[in-house]
Amino acid sequence: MAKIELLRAREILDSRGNPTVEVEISTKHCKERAMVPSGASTGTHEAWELRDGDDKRFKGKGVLKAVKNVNEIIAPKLMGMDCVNQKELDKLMIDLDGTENKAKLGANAILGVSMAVARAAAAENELELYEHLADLSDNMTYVLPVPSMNVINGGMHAGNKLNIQEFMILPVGADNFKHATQICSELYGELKTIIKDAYGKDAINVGDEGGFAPPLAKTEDALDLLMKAIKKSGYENEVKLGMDCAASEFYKNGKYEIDGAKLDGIKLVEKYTRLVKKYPIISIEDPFAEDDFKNFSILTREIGESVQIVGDDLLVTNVKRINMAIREKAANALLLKVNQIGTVTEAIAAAKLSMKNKMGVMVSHRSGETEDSFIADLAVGLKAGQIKSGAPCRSERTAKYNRLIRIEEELEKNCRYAGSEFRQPWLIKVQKKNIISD
Ligand code: 2PG
Ligand code: MG
Repeated sequence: MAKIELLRAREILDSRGNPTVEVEISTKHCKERAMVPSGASTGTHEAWELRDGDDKRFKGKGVLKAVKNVNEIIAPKLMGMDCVNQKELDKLMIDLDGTENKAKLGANAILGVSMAVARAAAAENELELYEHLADLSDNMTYVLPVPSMNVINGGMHAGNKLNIQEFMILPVGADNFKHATQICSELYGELKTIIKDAYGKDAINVGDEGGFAPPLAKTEDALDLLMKAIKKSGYENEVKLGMDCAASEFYKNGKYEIDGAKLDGIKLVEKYTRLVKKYPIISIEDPFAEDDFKNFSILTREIGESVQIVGDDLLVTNVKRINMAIREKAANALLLKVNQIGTVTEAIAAAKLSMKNKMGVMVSHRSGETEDSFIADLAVGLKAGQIKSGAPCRSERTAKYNRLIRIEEELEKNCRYAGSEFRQPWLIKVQKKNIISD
């Protein structure tokens, strides 16, 4: 039995300079920690991120209440329990909270503990975190994900006029993960030069996720810039494009305000359909507002055969919302964010439900991140086949990619790079250590 001997939280800073929760855990044999990320374009159906609010500290963004909840409510209950029982411990915290969205203790408090528990259990079992997460997910195999690197930022993540929040490159033609990072980094460098030449030095400052935020106003301007960079880098065959529209942010009074126009859902379906014909776009996240299941379904019906329609604010990593989307055929992929739901167990359940229903799974960072690389291990352990962790720039983003480079090296030939099959990672058969899977 690996008893939890110490569990305590503290307030640290995230990549935007805002407070977030860090949890430390000790057993007889290990001392581990986990840090909680935080979003900017958060969905209203997400689990509750507890902030101090009325406090003068950090303009109300402090997390001392969440820290206190870990130290004074959660820790006394979990102390002395076996850290390898992830499901049991997560359930205990869910029950202790007792609300639908973890509003009482805070999803940030609960998640910090849940992630720290997973790390401690991995250490106690003498496993790497991804191996332990694969065990928790009943996976016998590993898959290295295709990264979706966000290289042009707009929306809530940047100070320009672009409505679309993220323009991403997906190196689906790379040979392996390391090669994927090389492609993205080279392309990112080309993009930097192009932007600098066209808009001057001020335009190469980067947004929250490390992507550039040039003074562009229209979606097609950003896509044209990307196409130019892809051509210049010589990676036309290897790289496809993805977008996170985060459309809830430009949905106002029943219309989508994008690129200077006010569109209804059908007109926006037509716009996306035109864009995927003109550009090599293979993934579109949150093309409509978070409760607009109807237009999500129409778009999935229209272009879902060849394009991944990803639900982020729509699904919020919540099995109830995923089941709604399955019923309505509203999306064919899940964006998986652990802090949207608040425990490792529930995040794994969301991924498994999606995979069982032939949906893709893209494991995702938040725009407010830390140096914690938990999601890199999660992507491999889950066999998600996809990860998005921002640009190949800013250490809180590259921490995840660098961790994946190390994992790939460790697994060497005993793993598979999802590559062009990324839309159907559930079909990929790989080896786990020396065990050959079916
Ligand atoms: C998103 C995320 C991450 P945020 O919308 O997918 O890129 O942004 O964390 O601000 O919700
Ligand atoms: Mg999103």
